Amino acid sequence: MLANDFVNILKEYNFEAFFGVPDSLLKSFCSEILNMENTITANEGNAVAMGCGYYLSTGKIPVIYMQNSGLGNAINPILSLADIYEIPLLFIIGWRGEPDIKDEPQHFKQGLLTRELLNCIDLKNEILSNDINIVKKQLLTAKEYMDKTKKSFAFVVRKSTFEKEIINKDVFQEFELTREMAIKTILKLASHDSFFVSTTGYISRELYKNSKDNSRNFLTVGSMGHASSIALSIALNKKDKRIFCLDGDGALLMHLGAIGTIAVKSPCNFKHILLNNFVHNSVGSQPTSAKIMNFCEIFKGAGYKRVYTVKTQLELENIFPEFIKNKELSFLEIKIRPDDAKNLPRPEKSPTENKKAFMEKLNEK
Ligand SMILES: Cc1ncc(C[n+]2csc(CCOP(=O)(O)OP(=O)(O)O)c2C)c(N)n1
Repeated sequence: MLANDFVNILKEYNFEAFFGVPDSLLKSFCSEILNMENTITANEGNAVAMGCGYYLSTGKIPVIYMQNSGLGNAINPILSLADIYEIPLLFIIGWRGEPDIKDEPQHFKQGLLTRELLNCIDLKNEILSNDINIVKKQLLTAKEYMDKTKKSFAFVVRKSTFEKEIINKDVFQEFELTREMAIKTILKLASHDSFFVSTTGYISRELYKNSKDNSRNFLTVGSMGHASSIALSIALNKKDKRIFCLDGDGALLMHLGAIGTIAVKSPCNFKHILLNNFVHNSVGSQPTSAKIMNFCEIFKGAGYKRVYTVKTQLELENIFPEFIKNKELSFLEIKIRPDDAKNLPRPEKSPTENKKAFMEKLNEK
C-alpha cells in the first residue's frame, strides 16, 4: 500500500495529528506526514504525553508512531497516563525483528515479544494489512473501539507494508564533513589505545567500517540514547583509559538528562563527541530539534568544563589535540552532513562476541 493512501484514510477518519519518533520501516509514512500536523519528539514517551495533551485540548484522537524498540520508553505514560485518564491513542508501530524475517540482533527479542508486550499491557493490536481496502475496515473498527471504550489501539506494521520509500530530501547539506570523514579523522588523531562507545545506527556502523581494531569499540546497536551512560561508567571504572562516546543528535536528545549525570561524575578521561547532522539519518533523515539548539551552551550549562564546536575538516584537525589533551570533562560537537550510507557494513560478529572482545581489551594491562 502507498503511505499516501494510508494517510488519506487516516485523515478521512479525523486522525489529523501525529506525534512520534521515526522508524526505518515507517520511512515513507514518516515522509508523508512530515509537513502535516506532526511533531517529532525526543523519545516515544514524550510522544504519548503530547498525544494526551492533544486529546485533552481538542477531544480528538492523536496518532502516535514509533519503532517497536521505543515501546519501553512509551509504556510508563501509556499505563500511568493514557490508561488511567482513559485517553485513547492510535499507535502505529514498526515491527522490527518480526519472527522469521531477517533482521539485526538487537531486534530479535523485542520483535518476538512485541505483540505479547502489547497484549500484556492490554493494548488491543492488529497487524496492519497492506491492502488498502482491508485497511479501511481495520481503521473503522479501531476507531469505533476507541470511541466506545476510550482505550488505545495499536497497528503493528510489518516490513514492506508501505510500498515506496520517499526519502526526505529536505535536509541540511550545508556542512563539508561527512560522518565518514569525521570518524576517520577522529580515529587518526585519537591515540591508538583509546576506547569508543558509539551510538545506535549509522555511527556505529561507520566506526565499525573504519576501525583497524574493533575490539576497542563497544557498538551500542540498540538502546538508543544510552551510549553516553555506558561510556560514563566505563570511564569511571577505567580511569587510566581514554573513553570516547560517539553520539548522534537524535540519540543525545532522546535521553538528554544523562549529560547532567555525566557532569556530576565528571571523569576527565571521558570525551563526549556529538556527530550532529540535525536529523535521524539512520531511519530516513527526519529532523531532530537540533537545528534550534546550541549544544555548546547546553553542555556548558550542564557542567561540562570544556566545550568545542567544529564544522570543517581543518577546524576538527586544529581542535582535536586540545580536546583530547585537556584533563577536564569535554564535549566536542562536529557538524556533519547526512548521507545515504551506501555500502555501510553491519558488524559481522554478534553483540556478545563484541562484548567479550571489548572487555578483554579493556582489561589488558
Ligand atoms: C528507542 C528507540 N527509538 C527509535 C529507534 C529507531 N532508530 C534507530 S537509529 C535512529 C536515529 C538516530 O539518530 P541520530 O542519533 O541523530 O543518529 P544518525 O542516525 O543521524 O546518525 C532511530 C530513530 C531505536 N533504535 N530505539
